[in-house]
Amino acid sequence: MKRISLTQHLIEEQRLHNTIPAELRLLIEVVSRACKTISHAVGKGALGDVLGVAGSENVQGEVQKKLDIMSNEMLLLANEWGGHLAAMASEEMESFHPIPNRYPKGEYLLLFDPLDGSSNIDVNVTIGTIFSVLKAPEGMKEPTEQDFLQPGSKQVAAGYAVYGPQTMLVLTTGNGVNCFTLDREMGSWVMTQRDISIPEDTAEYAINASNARHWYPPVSRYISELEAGVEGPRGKNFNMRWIASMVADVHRILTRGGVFMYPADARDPSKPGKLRLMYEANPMSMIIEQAGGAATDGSTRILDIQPTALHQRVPVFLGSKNEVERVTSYHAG
Ligand code: AHM
Ligand code: MG
Repeated sequence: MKRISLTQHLIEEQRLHNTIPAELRLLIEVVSRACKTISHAVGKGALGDVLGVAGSENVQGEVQKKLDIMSNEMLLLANEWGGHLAAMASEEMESFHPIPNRYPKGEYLLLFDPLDGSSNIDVNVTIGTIFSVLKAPEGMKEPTEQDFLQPGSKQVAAGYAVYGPQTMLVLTTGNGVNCFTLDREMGSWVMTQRDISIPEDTAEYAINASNARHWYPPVSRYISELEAGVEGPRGKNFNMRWIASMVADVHRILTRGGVFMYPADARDPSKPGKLRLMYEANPMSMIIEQAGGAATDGSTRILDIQPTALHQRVPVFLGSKNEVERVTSYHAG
């Protein structure tokens, strides 16, 4: 296979489709470079003294791991000075981070979950970084939280890096989904999958089944039908996988199909699900749709949801189209 680097791909995309102006290319290159740094730190583990808790909590009241904080810092520092951004927001910061006055400001807004799947850090299981890129509203002078609150359909780019046996970068700029593998010797991202497409049908699903007793009836019905296998109403056997890293679960679905669910449940109505709309569900939904899959909150297309807060949660059903449509239809009425 001819080696196509990330830079070459971005330049060719701009020539062909005019979707990646120079500032956006810089942004994607800077984010992907920061992901290399994070990958390096992740790979060092105990040798780099990066495991364990940091002794603080984020805005969700979750304990922050050292790597959560380090990855957040790496992304902030990498992206501050280039002149391509107006502001950034992160799962690990309560309010958004404006670009300091000593640097020029650009027209993009960057949101990220710096280290997704934090519970897997200390057990050497796959984790990742998720990011979403929006354009700042026309005529914006000083950024406010309101400027970030755009539906996911407005994203100009979305991606994730997955730190597993290989480090990979999966990227969309609204014209399909491509995957790059980090060549560790060369330090470069090399395209290894082009125009990824998710099978419409699947026999694999992902959900944290320990929450079953809290599920609402549509989810209970759907899962019990899958569990019933070939003897049940679906007439086929389904297999289950749950990695507890959304990045890893989504990456499997992108590779061989499947349906991923983190539903709202009866525990605490003020917390609909666990995942966050702006920097988890939206970028993943854009990637999934760009690969021919579907993503809903049980009734609405996730990319159509009008956000009301930076850290809002959302129920998530995404992956192979026919299964997402089915579980969504069970929610109707
Ligand atoms: P995080 O951003 O704090 O890591 O939480 C999000 C993660 C997702 O990656 C994953 O799908 C989910 O939480 C796992 O939840 P659970 O602990 O219920 O298995
Ligand atoms: Mg996360």
